[in-house]
Amino acid sequence: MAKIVTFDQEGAVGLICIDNPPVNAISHSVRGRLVDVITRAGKNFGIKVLLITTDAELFSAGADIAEFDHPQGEPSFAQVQTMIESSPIPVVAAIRGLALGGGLELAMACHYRLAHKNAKLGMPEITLGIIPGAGGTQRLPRLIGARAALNMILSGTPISGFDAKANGLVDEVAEDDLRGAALDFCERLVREGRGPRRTSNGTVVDGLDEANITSTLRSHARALQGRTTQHLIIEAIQASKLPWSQGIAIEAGLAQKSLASRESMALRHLFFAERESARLSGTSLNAKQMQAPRIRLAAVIGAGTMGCGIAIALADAGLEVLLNDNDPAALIRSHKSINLTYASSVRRGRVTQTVADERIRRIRNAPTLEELADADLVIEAVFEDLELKKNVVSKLDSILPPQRLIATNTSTLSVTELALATAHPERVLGLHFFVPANTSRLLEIVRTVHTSPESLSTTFGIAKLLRKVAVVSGDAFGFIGNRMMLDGYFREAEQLLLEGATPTQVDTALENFGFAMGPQRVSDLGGNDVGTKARIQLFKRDTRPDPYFVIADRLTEMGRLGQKTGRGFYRYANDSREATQDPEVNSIIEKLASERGISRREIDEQEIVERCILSLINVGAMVLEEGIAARAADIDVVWTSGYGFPRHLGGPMFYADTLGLSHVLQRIRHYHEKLGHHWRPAMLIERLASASSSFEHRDRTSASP
Ligand code: T1G
Repeated sequence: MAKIVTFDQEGAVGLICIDNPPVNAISHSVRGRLVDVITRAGKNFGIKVLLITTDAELFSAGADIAEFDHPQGEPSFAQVQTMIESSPIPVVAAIRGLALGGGLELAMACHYRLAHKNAKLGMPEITLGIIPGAGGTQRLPRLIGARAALNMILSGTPISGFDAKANGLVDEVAEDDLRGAALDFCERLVREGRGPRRTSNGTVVDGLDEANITSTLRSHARALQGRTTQHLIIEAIQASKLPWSQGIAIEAGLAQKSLASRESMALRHLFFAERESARLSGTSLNAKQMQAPRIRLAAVIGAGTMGCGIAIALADAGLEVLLNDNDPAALIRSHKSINLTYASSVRRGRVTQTVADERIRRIRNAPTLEELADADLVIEAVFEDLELKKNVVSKLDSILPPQRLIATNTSTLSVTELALATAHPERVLGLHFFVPANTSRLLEIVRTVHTSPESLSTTFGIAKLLRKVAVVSGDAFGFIGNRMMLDGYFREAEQLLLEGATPTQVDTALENFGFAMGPQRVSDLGGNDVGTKARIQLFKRDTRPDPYFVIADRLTEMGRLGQKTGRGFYRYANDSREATQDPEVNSIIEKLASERGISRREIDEQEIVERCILSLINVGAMVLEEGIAARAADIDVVWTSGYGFPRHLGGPMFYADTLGLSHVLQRIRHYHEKLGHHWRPAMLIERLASASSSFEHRDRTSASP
């Protein structure tokens, strides 16, 4: 207990150090200790100024999110901050690394703030579906203005120490020795007799009129699609114009409201689910605590779209990369697309030209497989053909020392069959990247029964190195994400088209539900032929009753591959990404439907959404009961970070729990009766519903009922 906040005296300065690993969360106990040490300092008249800081990497990641489901407990944030702000002697905060949410609010309750040059100051509460609830919506506008405060809180993205100095949030930026600079600053305060400077006494210099609000909301429109927290944030910041006591009371009420919202519960679920997915269930393996694997040189085989994206992701992570392809023309083309990708990153200000040049330099061609012998990791991303891939991994197996990792980027083939094509199946596993591989957050790690724990832990380390959200999947058709997409979500979307809905109706319904893009538009973006090829591989080892993607496969036959051919489910004029309806597609669908005696009818948005989402959930439950996914929460991470499922709904399995599994089961049974076998309810849903249980409960007890 004593260790989390320490107190020391340096001359006239009372030094308060927060030390609550791993992220200096301002938990209930930290607040208690802060009150203790500030009270004690108050009795020591030799102390003329208090300095709050830390020796840890970061100042504080904010309030303890794990405490949100319980009453805050005394002392509350407000009590600690009132104690700090009303202190008769000046209180200074010295910020190193991150100061986020309640951590920054604590610093704003102090009278003066210094930041290290590498500090990052932010209010990420909106990413958790809550508003800043410890004075942030009242003090930040007083320090930087209401408009800047609204923008900072709606974006949730931290700003640098220098930007914080420029907008008045901090008083000084320290080059290297933050502690030294802060102590100098404190002594200067004492020397100059400068007292406390209470932000709550300040006023907000600018206002928030409709035009500001509209333009600020517009600039965050994409991130805020389907969200509601922003409205509470605006209301709270508008209250900062009122006298302090009124504004802070309004903030407290709105903070409670946001905390109780479904949106916040969903986003908090994902916060912990993304950290939990880094733990290999049933083992002590936790990617977050793992040493980064000693990987210096990586190699990618196959210089197509995925291969180039993976090479860029590896170069962005600081690795030297060898790019191999048995087609010399493909290698030449690859560097054109790699240069184009970096050029657009420079144009968007994501990297500087120097950094881009450095990363491009690190991706070198290696025309022969033998040149990959020194690679610490090799990822094959060649054409999705089993025999071709078997040939590649068995050759690699003879070239690479046995402890080196061989990963396959297959999205539909059996990783086990590929592993067994080598003499060392324990070092072969799937690293399933998502388009675009260099920016998509998700990485499905596909393990086989042969995969060694060492290989698995190394891949976790690689995921961390690539800053990807890693989820472990068992080796079965489509792993977690594609299986649910093909056998559930997309399949039902096609069924609805055969029964009378148009591609626009289906896509609009799912986009209104919260997906960034509807299923038909996604299929056109990825290429309808990609899906067709995946199904050809599927049908080599399994069957699916007709109709199963008969529309997409017909479009592929007709060369309507999607955006890349200007026609797919939609028409795309002159290489644009603008999808326009194509009446020819409706007649193709009508013909396929009449060939199967499927009668067509008007279908409303509610039915479209319900059928697509429930089939996603149903197949998700099958993936869980088959042990392909270890946790329902892992499925939520896969779908929100790799397939565009709306984060503010928490993912398909969390969403199912909010609907209630009895209701979900009742609706699935309704469609089973109406639409047939592929709607048979997953046994897990039947078991959980009959036990009035939930996926969340299953994860927590992780014992099937
Ligand atoms: N509370 C509790 N635990 C936290 C935490 C927090 N605020 N932040 C991180 N952790 C845990 C996390 O679960 C993990 O645990 C470990 O720390 C390492 O985190 C009043 C109400 C700081 C950028 O939204 O964004 O203040 O899995 O794996 O990748 O208005 O954590 O190891 O057991 O993520 O280096 C606002 C949340 C809170 C910041 C570090 N603050 N944290 O990233 O490590 S709301 C936030 C992060 C608030 C006030 C309101 C990141 C990070 P475990 P990690 P990382």
